Amino acid sequence: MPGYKLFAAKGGGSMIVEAAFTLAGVPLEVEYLSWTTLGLEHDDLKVVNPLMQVPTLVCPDGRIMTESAAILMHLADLKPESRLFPAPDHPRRRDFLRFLMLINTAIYPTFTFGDAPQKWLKGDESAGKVLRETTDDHRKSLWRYAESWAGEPWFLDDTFSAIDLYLWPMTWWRPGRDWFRTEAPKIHAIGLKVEALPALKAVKERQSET
Ligand SMILES: N[C@@H](CCC(=O)N[C@@H](CS)C(=O)NCC(=O)O)C(=O)O
Repeated sequence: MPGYKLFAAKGGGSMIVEAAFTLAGVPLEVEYLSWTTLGLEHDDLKVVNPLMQVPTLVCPDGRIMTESAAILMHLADLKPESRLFPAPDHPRRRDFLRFLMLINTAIYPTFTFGDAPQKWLKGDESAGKVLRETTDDHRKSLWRYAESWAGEPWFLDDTFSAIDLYLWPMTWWRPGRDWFRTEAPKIHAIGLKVEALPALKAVKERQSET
């Protein structure tokens, strides 16, 4: 009986899905692709996800899911007891919904456009440099805004949620941990706390295996 299979890349957003499946106790086969051209353009991935992005999840019925937040919603449906989403009557449920969306629809795309600016600007290198800078700056403003809504010890105060999982890899990405430490210290602390969860030790170790 086939299970779930994830196309992933080490250190990428696929870590969020790996972590969520682990915490929910749902078995997951992971295939890591490299970040080079022939990595995310690998035929196996191209066939199932023409967007050529990770995470890409192949479900037991053979159907595909992309979009990390949608995958987490599916997992929350499958395993409500995993508590990745706060209960509907949780006092910070609305903040959870807002920031899950903000991270996915505003912050994540700054990487889509800023990571490979030449793709969007037809190779114009100087415009590409500007796009990289402006998307990096915009991301900093968005993180400062998120910081102003962040709780302690988790984003939703005492309630651990899927948002905390996003903060683990995302605090490693630009502008990086040193920036978060001084400019968004609550988010930085959450990233470190998730990284130190004993239940996620294997996920963490897999990201640095060669
Ligand atoms: N909306 C997607 C974004 C996924 C995404 O941008 N993944 C990055 C890796 S962290 C990627 O595959 N980038 C390559 C590309 O966009 O070409 C999600 O939430 O899953």
